[in-house]
Amino acid sequence: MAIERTLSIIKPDATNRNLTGKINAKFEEAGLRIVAQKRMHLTKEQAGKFYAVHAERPFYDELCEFMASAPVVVQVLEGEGAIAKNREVMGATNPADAEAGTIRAEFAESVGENSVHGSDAPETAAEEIAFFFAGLEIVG
Ligand code: DAT
Ligand code: MG
Repeated sequence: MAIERTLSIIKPDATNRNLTGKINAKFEEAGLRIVAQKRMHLTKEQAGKFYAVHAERPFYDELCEFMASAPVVVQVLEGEGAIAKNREVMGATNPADAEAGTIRAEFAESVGENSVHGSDAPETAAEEIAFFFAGLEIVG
């Protein structure tokens, strides 16, 4: 398995509850390295652009409102098979279905307010990293 990079976001429900460090510890315990990280307060428009793939879904407006409701921490995680590994550490989208020990099982409040985002494939990881970071900001 190759060394990959993936885009992670610690979402407003988690920054509101001061969980950034606990979530980062989960990534590091899984062998993922945080090679870029910044705290931002997204506008609803920026959130909408990031989640454009979900524009037709019934929860899109609520999702964009939520993502712009408080600061987020955007990150690049690096490691062996980082894309799949991060999805594993995150747990299922709906915390009710997430395996014990995963971030969403431990911290997520609902399917909508589920603490973290992680890219789902190499193409989306590349696009999502470029959405937030310039090459020089990523220090492996
Ligand atoms: P994931 O974040 O696990 O990749 P996704 O890409 O299907 O999940 O959806 C993106 C986000 O949209 C998800 O993290 C939370 C929100 N969402 C998904 N399904 C939802 C639903 N049924 N109701 C409310 N929000 C939902
Ligand atoms: Mg997704």
